[in-house]
Amino acid sequence: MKYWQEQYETMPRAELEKLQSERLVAQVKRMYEKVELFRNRMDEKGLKPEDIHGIEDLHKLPFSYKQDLRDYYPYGLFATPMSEIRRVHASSGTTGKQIVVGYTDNDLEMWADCFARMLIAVGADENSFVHVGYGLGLFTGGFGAHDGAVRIGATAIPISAGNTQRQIQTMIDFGSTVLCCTPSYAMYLGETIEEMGLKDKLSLKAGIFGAEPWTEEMRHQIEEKLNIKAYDIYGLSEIMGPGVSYECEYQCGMHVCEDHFIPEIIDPDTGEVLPAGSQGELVFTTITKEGFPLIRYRTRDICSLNYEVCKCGRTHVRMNKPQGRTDDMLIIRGVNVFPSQIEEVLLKVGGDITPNYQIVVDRVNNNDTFEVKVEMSEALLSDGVKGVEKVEKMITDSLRSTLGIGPKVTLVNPKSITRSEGKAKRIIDNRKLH
Ligand code: DLL
Repeated sequence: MKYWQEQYETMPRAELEKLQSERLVAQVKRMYEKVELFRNRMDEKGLKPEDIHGIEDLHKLPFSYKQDLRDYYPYGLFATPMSEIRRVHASSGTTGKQIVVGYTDNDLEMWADCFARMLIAVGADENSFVHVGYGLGLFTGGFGAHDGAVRIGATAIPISAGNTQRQIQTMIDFGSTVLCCTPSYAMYLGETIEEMGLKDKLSLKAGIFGAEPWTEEMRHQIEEKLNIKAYDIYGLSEIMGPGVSYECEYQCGMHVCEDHFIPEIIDPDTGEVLPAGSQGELVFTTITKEGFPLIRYRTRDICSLNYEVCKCGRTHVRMNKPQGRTDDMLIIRGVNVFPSQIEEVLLKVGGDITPNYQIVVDRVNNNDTFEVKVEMSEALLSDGVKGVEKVEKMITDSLRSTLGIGPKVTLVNPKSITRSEGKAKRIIDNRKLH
């Protein structure tokens, strides 16, 4: 078993909690002095930094929200002078104004270490060639992967996202062994490589995919298309970027770097902390970040935490794959629908369709309409109308039994749904426009 920072990754729980407590107390004290919004929220609750003695008091602290980052745009929540901020990143999300986050030298070091933990966990080392296919720019994905690769002494290939033909040529010529990009882009690369008949020219061994929800079915398809083992990585700009949590070789949840980030699961409606193992909204507190620390940040991601020690020896809690975001959940005719449930059904159907789909929701005469467009395979297209109708009906029935409501399923021509080089846009909800 290899670790990047074994002393932290396998720290016994009691010791880890002691470390978290010390770091939390110091962070609260510092933020109370430096961040006006946090000080005001503490004062409103009648709380002083001295009231926080350790992680047992975490639940007393006020929450923070994405809206705070918008209200204090661009630098109003930073806890150090700008002269100590070495880099900024930004995220625009799917809606709304972009948010900005900042990192000191120490923050960047810590981030590189967190990504390095993941690279070592997937078997990378100084002989690896890390193909950085996440966007290099204001998005955190590219730089996070790049700095992690440099940290372990691997050769980084900072190609960024897009230009698929060139990606593939580079992957082959430069001998990329670890591919980092979004799962939807990995799928697209896999499709293209299959079509070009280049699969056996690749040196890839592992893929590190994240930035959007993806299912186990998608994992199997990517693994098959690229002949690799595919790993999940989670993160968000507000907390750091990629590497907040990562899968180890056992792939049963993502280990949260708990020496830096404390996770909680809360009921999104009441804000109450839920018992271990419950599903709810994930909340993070950063206990070592200097430039842009956050206390009890509401991620909107829905998942659960597993505190059992993993077979890999890491003691850090595992979060399961986020099922979706509270703000991505569709309510269609009163029923809660997560895009990931639809993806799971579609990918199980296999051969007759491709994994490219789009969910279109609208409102006509006060009734929700719900359509799922899926690309059919070339083979099904040549089968003719009868075959297509049969597959449409079969998918409609499976979706109805999984979701409790039946969408209109339309099989569309191969390659007619736009491919994404970053996060896929799966949902078109026209109801918001009315
Ligand atoms: O997506 C950071 C990242 C880059 C993570 C590369 C992993 C790899 P944001 O653009 O701020 O940051 O988006 C964060 O993306 O709150 C989740 O909803 C979603 N997300 C990220 N990773 C995963 C994952 C980056 N592995 C938001 N599974 C988060 C499901 C994910 N959702």
